[in-house]
Amino acid sequence: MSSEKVPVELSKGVNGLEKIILRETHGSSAEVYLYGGHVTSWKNEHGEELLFVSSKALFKPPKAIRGGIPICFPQFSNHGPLESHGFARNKFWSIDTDPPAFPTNSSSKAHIDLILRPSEEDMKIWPHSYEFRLRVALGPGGDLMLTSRIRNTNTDGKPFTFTFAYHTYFSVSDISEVRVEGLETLDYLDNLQNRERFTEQGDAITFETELDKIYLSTPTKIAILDHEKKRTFVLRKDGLPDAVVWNPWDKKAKTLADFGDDEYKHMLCVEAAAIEKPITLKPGEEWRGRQELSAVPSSYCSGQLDPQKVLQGS
Ligand code: TA6
Repeated sequence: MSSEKVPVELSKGVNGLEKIILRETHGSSAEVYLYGGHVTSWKNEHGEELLFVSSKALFKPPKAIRGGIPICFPQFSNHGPLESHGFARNKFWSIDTDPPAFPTNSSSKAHIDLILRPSEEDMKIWPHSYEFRLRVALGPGGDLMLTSRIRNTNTDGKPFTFTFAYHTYFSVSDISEVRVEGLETLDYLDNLQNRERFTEQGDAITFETELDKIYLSTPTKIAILDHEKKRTFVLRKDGLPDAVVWNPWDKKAKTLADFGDDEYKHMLCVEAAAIEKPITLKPGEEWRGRQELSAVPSSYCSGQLDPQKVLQGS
């Protein structure tokens, strides 16, 4: 069997950090670093990269990798006492060689199961015992599926509470040509205005300045239309009621050391999340949060696309 056909390969990535390469038979692929349990690449069957990773990303623990899909756990952003976005994105995960049965009917061989458990040091920062299982899988059509299962394994009888996000950085041709559909008329918390609550207008979201909003109780499907690339990303989610939309634009970009000054033009974060209503687990309880991404060609010309079709089509 040629190495290109191996569905799961352990390899060395940037700075010698271990990564897993997933390959699906029709040619799509993904890469996952054990550092952060972090997906850093998702390519379609033509080898085109669909995720954004900054050219200045450091790949140097303990700094989180800028781009791809950082996992925010057990805290989203600075909504709590922990470091921003929690610690899961800057811990070394392990390969879970014997994961409990998976309830989804994902038959793809191109998948990997990772696990994160707290060390004694970690428990000084967040005094809870947990098992965080992450499955990353490529579907037969090249879809990228992430499923998180978080279990409270405290032996002291205590529940714990967390917030969560898949902080996905999509690669886009030109942010000014991008629109997001599926969040119209929803309430959101504006991170740029002390998280005040507002209601979104009826139009699709477009971008002409910094934007950092947490949309609340969103539908399970969100579409990101890249006009110039003629590509639509469809994000489907389960167990994750909220959705964050973020682009730093030029000024904020310049304050991020691991992000190029102009790179804001070529990325957009749309993040399946559970933020407004934190999740509480009693000992023995498990929570599941799933995100599925697909990238489909779209022949969008202004006025021709029926947004409902994008959102309702399978
Ligand atoms: O998800 C949006 C956000 O919380 C923004 O407020 C923003 O600053 C960003 O994430 C990046 O955070 P980071 O800690 O990775 O620099």
